Amino acid sequence: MKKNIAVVGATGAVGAEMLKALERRKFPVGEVRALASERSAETKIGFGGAEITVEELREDAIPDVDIALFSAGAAVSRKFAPLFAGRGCVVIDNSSAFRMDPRVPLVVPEVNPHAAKKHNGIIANPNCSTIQMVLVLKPIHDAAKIKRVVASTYQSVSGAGWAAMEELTAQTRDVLDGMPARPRVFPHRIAFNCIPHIGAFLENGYTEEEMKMVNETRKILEDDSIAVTATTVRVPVMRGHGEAVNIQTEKKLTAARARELLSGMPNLEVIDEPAKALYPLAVDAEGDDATFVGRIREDVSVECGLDLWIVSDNLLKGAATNAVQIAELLL
Ligand code: 25A
Ligand code: L14
Repeated sequence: MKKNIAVVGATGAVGAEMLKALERRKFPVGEVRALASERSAETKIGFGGAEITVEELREDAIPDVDIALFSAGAAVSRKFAPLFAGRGCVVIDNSSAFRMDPRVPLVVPEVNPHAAKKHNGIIANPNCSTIQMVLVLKPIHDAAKIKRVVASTYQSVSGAGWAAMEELTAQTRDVLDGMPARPRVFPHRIAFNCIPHIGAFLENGYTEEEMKMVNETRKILEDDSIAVTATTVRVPVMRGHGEAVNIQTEKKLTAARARELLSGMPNLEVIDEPAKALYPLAVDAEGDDATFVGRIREDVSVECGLDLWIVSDNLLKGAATNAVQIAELLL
């Protein structure tokens, strides 16, 4: 059964990948509508061998579609997602607007597909760093019950959109040419640098991005007893988000057993041959729908602990691919 689809934020870094993911995964699309701000209205986007014209998103012109994929920021989602849902459409929202709303499912299809059934017209797509982490945590939690997670992220610039990707390229060139690097999107120079600041700072000293990882992980794994802490860092990488994750469990898991459990997880690939210098790399993950895990080892500092390294393409599994997979659950 074909579905009519709207992509809201279609000209953004994530929106463009949503359209490509619908094509690549052969989603049974009927009509496809591309919406963005007034600035992008009338722009042409290729889809399925044809061209679609970007329309301005307006309250008085909500399109009649079955599924709407939103990626135009939390403010747009707050205003427009209820208007789409009110017309009987299911909204899959990539923003942070509704993720922690108890009436809204927060879904990673390999982890909690059942949650998607209980929606009231809106399903939230989790934060990128959370998605790739819970893919790894899920089989470990099921086998050995996770008590605590300590995550440090190495996040690519794509998370901040096109302008940020252009900023990394331009600044790298400027610095090599001996010119000053002018920050616009990021609070500091990103070329040849790392910035421990993603999202706004909160009263508890954490950033928004760090608290998303804390709160969303518990909601998706449906277990508020899991202690999570995170430090999120922007690195001069284009699309692949990396994460060093330490996991403490109730039951002891050997590294070999963990590797076996992770190998059984769909859309998660274990690359873990240190003797051959084989482990997940950001540049290898780019353009791939899968998530990659390696450097799996037993933590020498505690009885029941594991350390590992996770990489995924932020714009794909971290955003567009996961959203389209949620749409597939609705078929
Ligand atoms: O939930 P949050 O925390 O609020 O974050 C959500 C936002 O973060 C990004 C994504 O931004 C999303 O909007 N994001 C979320 N998860 C992400 C992830 N995992 C993620 N990014 C990466 N990885 P984005 O930049 O990818 O997309 C923004 C899209 O939203 C459209 N939009 C903005 N305001 C809108 C709106 N659509 C409707 N109504 C509104 N009021 C936006 O469309 C874009 O599609 P656009 O029309 O603004 O066009 C963007 C194109 O225009 C160019 N451009 C950008 N800024 C300027 C500009 N041109 C001139 N001047 C500018 N100032 C760009 O070239 C772009 O192609
Ligand atoms: O909450 O800037 O989905 O890397 C994803 C991109 C938060 C910011 C989200 C980034 C956004 C993040």
